[in-house]
Amino acid sequence: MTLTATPPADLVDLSSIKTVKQVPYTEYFVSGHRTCQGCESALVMRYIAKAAGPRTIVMGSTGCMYVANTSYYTTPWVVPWMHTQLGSAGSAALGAAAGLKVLMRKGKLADEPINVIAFCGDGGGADMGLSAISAALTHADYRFLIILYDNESYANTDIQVSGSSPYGAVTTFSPTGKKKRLMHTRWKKNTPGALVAGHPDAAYIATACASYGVDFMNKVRKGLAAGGPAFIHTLDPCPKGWHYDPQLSHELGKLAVETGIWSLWEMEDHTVKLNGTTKSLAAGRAKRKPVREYLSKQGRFAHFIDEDYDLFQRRVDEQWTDWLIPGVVSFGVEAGTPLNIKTAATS
Ligand SMILES: Cc1ncc(C[n+]2csc(CCOP(=O)(O)OP(=O)(O)O)c2C)c(N)n1
Ligand code: SF4
Ligand SMILES: [Mg+2]
Repeated sequence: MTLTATPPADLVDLSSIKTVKQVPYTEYFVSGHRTCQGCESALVMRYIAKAAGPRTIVMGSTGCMYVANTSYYTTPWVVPWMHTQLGSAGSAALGAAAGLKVLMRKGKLADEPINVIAFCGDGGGADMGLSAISAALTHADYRFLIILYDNESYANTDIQVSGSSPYGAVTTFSPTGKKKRLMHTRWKKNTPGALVAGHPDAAYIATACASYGVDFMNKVRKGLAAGGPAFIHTLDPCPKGWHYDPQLSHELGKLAVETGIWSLWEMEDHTVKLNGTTKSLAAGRAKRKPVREYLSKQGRFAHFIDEDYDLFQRRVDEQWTDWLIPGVVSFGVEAGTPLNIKTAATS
């Protein structure tokens, strides 16, 4: 028997949200979780669910957003949710999308749009599961969205350093001490830049931050509507791991962008665009704030002295002066190299 169903249009609405007033009222990630007060990753989950709506399957890899969200016998997820192993968000997204496609082709499931979303943390996505995400983004014929929520540590297991932890940050694996002030001296991995540069068949790749909620929800919708593999990387202030008063979460997310440490951009139709504040900074319409304004509000940088702030500032400046696309692609090009730049008139 072939099943058919036409879900009401508002259940699969992936249209652009123009203003806060147009944000859907209904929640699909509700109370019943035990994340820390001020946890921006929990807000990321709420925005994902709100933007995607009820015809959605969510899979999440091990980490705070699995453990704190789904303690025994409780769940904040209104939509179907499944835990997947740490490091396997890419495989889960691709497998679920492929499974749905086959079931629909065989007539065992009504042929209707179902959003497939898999999320992972920075440990599970930028480190351990990077290969699975990379593989998934080469499968142009499947529609799914992978969201990497980046709280810049392996937070759930008590804040261990990850490839996404910022230079100099104190974590349980990189404490500060009298003999060695800075234990973690590697620069943060540019995961979204690596993915956008290396996956020509990806339908949509973007960065976001929950402090810019409408921008983020629209990116979730664009990723789901793009018709192929999509990926979004969010930067999520984490009061416990970053050591700050939870009421500062929103402000820190904004400061990350305003200082140029985190950039907002998206790749759609095989073209990268800078968004919002990042675009204004790159065009010179706004001035980048000093990184000290962001770093000094967090206990994980409390051991910083002037030379540490200076180095951090210099490295961030380089992201704006030396990178091919400010804050996006972590290399420059030799002068005279022809670049295929699309202008508004030709794109
Ligand atoms: C294969 C495997 N190795 C280690 C663990 C232990 N573990 C569970 S959650 C976690 C931290 C994951 O960090 P991240 O992906 O950044 O998510 P967060 O906890 O920060 O939300 C670790 C190491 C595990 N569950 N599975
Ligand atoms: S440790 Fe950080 S990411 Fe984990 S629940 Fe607390 S605030 Fe959220
Ligand atoms: Mg993490």
